[in-house]
Amino acid sequence: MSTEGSLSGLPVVWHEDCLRHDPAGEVWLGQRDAGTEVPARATAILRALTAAGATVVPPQVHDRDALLAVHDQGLVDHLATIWADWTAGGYPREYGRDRVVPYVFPTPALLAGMPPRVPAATHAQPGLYCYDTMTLIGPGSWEAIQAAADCARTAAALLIEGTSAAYALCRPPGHHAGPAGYGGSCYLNNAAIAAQALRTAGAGTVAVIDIDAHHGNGTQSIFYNRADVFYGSVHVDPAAGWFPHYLGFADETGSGAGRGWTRNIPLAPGTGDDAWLTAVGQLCARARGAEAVVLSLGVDAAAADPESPLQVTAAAYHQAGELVGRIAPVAAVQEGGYDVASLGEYVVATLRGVQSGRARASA
Ligand code: SP5
Ligand code: ZN
Repeated sequence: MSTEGSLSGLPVVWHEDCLRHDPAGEVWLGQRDAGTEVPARATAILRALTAAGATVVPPQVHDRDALLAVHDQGLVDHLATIWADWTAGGYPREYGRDRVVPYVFPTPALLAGMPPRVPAATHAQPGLYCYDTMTLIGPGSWEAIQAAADCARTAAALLIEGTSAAYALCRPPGHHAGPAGYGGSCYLNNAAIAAQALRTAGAGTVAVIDIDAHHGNGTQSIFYNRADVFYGSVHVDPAAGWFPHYLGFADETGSGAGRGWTRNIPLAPGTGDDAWLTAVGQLCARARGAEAVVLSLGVDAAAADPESPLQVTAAAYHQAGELVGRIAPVAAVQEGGYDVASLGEYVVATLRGVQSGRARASA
């Protein structure tokens, strides 16, 4: 496996506030389970990156404009205030509800064509923005959400300054968060914030390559009708029963001006290295010509991952990184990955691949 070599020179953007988000589980089919998006994920990745020689740098703090470039004000305000409202409303103390979780969803089934109003009851408000029961909010969540967005935005800033590759150790992850909604353990879309920052700084076109095991429905929806940001994703087939269930099908290819600027490659459960790498190669071929790449780096396609049935090795992640690195400068943004024992190895392998691809591209 050609994953040798030090990561020296690769900036890892990281802030300790990313550990303050403690969803304390996830409500699945009506019961709270332990949950898989835990702080230990980030510490495991950080430890592996440091051991591999990466340089840890702090994020710059950005203002709300970087968030509002891809998200609605209502979503950002909700995330910023709901925990304070929840505690002020006595939900933890009086009702034993120690985390924010939605219970009524204003889907078309409820509204039947009527516009949603902002509900008066605090406990009815999360359903306006949160589309599942798996994405809880607690005391430090907003600080972590902001820090993760700052890390992604800073990785983009490093590219703008001429750095060839940078990695943002974002937690919580982001690719399931859309313009006005959150879910799938994601709150704000870190990768989209980075991609938009690159565009705003003058990159002609940007490619988001999403190799998380799940479809990045949020990123797709943010850029779906745009012809300046390509979104390409390889993921376990939602038609085979996998999250996000409703999106990520091959016939979703963009709309309006964005027609042809979205590409989904769903794979059957059990798919291993060869078919997965072929798909990554197809996304990279389509992305050629982009002036910058945002790599949505979920490592939950790993064989040992408990949240996905794909069977991809660290060696294949290294090769994927190399393919992506050949396209253009890369801002890699951490998405999912839940096998704490192997997460670090996979992230290091991918980033070594990115560095090797960058070296070949500029050779
Ligand atoms: C960023 C990311 O990888 N998000 C993926 C979220 C997928 N969660 C779907 C969970 C489906 C149910 N899993 C069973 C776990 C029971 N606790
Ligand atoms: Zn995932």
